[in-house]
Amino acid sequence: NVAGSSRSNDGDGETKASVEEPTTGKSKDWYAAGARSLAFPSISTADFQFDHGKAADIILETAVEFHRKPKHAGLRLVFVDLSPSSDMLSRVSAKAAEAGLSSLQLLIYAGDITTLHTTGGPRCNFIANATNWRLKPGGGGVNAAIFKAGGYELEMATKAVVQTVEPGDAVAVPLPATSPLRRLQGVSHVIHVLGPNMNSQRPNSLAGDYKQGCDILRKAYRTLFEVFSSIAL
Ligand code: AR6
Repeated sequence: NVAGSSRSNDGDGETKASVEEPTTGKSKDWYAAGARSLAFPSISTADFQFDHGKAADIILETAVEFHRKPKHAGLRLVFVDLSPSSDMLSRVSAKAAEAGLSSLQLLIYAGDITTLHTTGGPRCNFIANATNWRLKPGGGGVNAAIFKAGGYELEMATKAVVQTVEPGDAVAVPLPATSPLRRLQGVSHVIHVLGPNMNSQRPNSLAGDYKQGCDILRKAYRTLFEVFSSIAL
């Protein structure tokens, strides 16, 4: 039996990542859950053209590894993709059931990662961004959506923390109170992650080298989850 309820009254995580909330009628537990939840997209599987089956295996492997640590009881990973018919959502969903992960440990959710709060989705104070090596806004996909939703504030806050990232790296950026992503969605941190690139039209393509690609994707998820845990705990 896992997660969630045993920590719901300790208030600790809640204070650390707390934000001003509008009155929505949501319970205190629901807000506390946000301070323990990371929403993340499928890194590298769209524009970067990483194999879906291999990526789903790595998501499960790293999520199981994360939840093997007793200190992570109460932390929730929320895997998000836009469409209910997403191939990655169904692959990860099937594998999560096989691995015996509960939805408190790994929730699989169809929706826009930039509007989880306002569309009645799971409360997540942390969201991950599958970015590019220069952390440039735009470029399509989830990176464009998150930089757009975060506004100029996210761009400036990112520049203040980091200029470039290596494949496999993850860097947390605290959002200023004025960022729309924080004001409207309650997001306290965006964690930028750079995955391996298999697309020859993009910088640093691995050109089908899945030995290296899988190592980098594994490192990307491990680092992302560790960064989340280090801030949330
Ligand atoms: N909410 C949730 N998931 C989304 C959203 C959203 N708003 N938008 C896209 N996805 P991609 P990559 C899903 O291509 O493959 C960028 O231009 C999408 O369905 O965004 O890591 C960067 O600047 C897919 O499952 O990221 C890089 O140059 C997942 O997010 C490059 O693309 C990742 O798709 C990174 O490529």
